[in-house]
Amino acid sequence: PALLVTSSSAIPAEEQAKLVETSKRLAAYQAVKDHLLSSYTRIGIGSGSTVVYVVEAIAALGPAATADMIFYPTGAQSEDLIEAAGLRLQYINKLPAAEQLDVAFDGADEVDADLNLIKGGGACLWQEKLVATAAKRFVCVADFRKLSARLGTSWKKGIPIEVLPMAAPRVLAELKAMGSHNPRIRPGLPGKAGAIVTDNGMWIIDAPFTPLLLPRDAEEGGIKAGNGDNGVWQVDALADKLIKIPGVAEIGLFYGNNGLEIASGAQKPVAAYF
Ligand code: ABF
Repeated sequence: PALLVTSSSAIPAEEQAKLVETSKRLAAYQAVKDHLLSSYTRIGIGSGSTVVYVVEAIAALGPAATADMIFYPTGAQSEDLIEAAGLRLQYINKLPAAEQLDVAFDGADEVDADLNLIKGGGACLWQEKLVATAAKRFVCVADFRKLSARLGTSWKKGIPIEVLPMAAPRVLAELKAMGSHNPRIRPGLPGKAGAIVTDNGMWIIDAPFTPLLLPRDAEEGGIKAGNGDNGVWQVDALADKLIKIPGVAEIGLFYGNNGLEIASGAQKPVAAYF
């Protein structure tokens, strides 16, 4: 089997860190080159450290190129990024409901071969999904470490799930019943007691599952349908079950080639750059 080498003790750690940053920057500049058309006027900007290079690449186009563009953030960090780059900022609730963003760029914690994503390591997943599903095209930008054959192999912290605090105990019990290994409420930032509180006043539960099967795996090699038997799930079956648990506001699983699920049911191409 192909071996995805994402780190090697043979190379000093600080040199590996430079490789990762270069990988992020290369991916970001290529993604902007390929997917930010000069005719676009509405662009979603995600969260995290990789999307910093996306904004850098956009700003590098110069003020004339971005004069007619409005940028929609996915949280406080994203908002600061847009403003610091001198780009025009607007909030997704101001986008007329009948309209869509031309494109949205965002990072991910892990990406599988079908471009399904785990997102939410930065606790901004709700607004990230709101912006992503408001876009005609969602472009994921991530460094080489994020690509996995199965979600859950490199990102071991679990699927981030945004929950109503009052529902947390029952959501934890349901996740355990579904086969999650030691789901837990994400603690606050260092020095802060209690659970982390998201921009939407919710908590985050991180729920590890056995590395998730691609939707098409069920037909290959006789693997069971991945509907939770012995805790083994396909990505889409798990997403459909998680979102229905009472008290769950949003989940950090984004569909890839299945297209992002939106009210209109439109399939949305997802491109990923590593
Ligand atoms: C956001 O930023 C989150 O969905 C994801 O957890 C995180 C990725 O951060 P980085 O690009 O720094 O790895 O996209």
